[in-house]
Amino acid sequence: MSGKSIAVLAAVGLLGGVASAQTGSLTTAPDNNSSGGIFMDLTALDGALAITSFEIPYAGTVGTPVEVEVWVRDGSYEGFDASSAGWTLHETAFGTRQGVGVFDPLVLANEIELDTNQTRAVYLHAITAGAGQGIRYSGTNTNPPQTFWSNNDISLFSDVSRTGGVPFAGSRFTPRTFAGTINYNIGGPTCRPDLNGDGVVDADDFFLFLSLFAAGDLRADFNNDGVIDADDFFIFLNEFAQGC
Ligand SMILES: [Ca+2]
Ligand SMILES: [Ca+2]
Repeated sequence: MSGKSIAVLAAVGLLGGVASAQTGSLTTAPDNNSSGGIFMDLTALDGALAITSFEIPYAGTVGTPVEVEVWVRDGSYEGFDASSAGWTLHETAFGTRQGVGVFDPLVLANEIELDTNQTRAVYLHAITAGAGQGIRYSGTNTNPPQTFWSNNDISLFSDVSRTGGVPFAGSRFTPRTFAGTINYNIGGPTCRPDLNGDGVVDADDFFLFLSLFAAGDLRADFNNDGVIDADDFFIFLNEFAQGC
């Protein structure tokens, strides 16, 4: 696209108040081994990104809920996969086991932000009662996986897994790679209070929230706990007041 067309599009966007969110995704390998947790390095290649969700295959009983600890560390995980020192427990997120070969969405309540050219390590580990109920991954000793993946927006390096239900514990296996999909916003984090996605936080969004809230629509579930209640109302009010 020429500079002139970009300028015209930008002008149209400003006049119209339209700022459509751009999203992207990166999918790696199918799962063929399990289970526990997986480490990965994510690097934003062409502008800031915000990771919004992962899609993950799990071992264990299909249809059962699964809790996943999402750990984040600035820089690479390489040399830092044996303890939580230097890592932050970003959040605990929730998914459902869908069986071998099926990716289930793990939606983050708090997006993981990457500045341009920044690398951050992410470690996903399913907290489970026992072995064989965790995150599946890709690669075996006799069939080593591809460990580097990228598109125009993001690169991913992943070559270490840990088994069992306790993060940073269990047996360490390498090379093993993240099996699944990473979904992200291009340009930075989602502007959550801009509910109608028009690029502006204003009264329209406020009234839209009220109607979603009254209708029990999950878009009003601002703390992602599956229940729409006063907590969501106050979180929305707070984010609405802050704007984007
Ligand atoms: Ca809006
Ligand atoms: Ca809620």
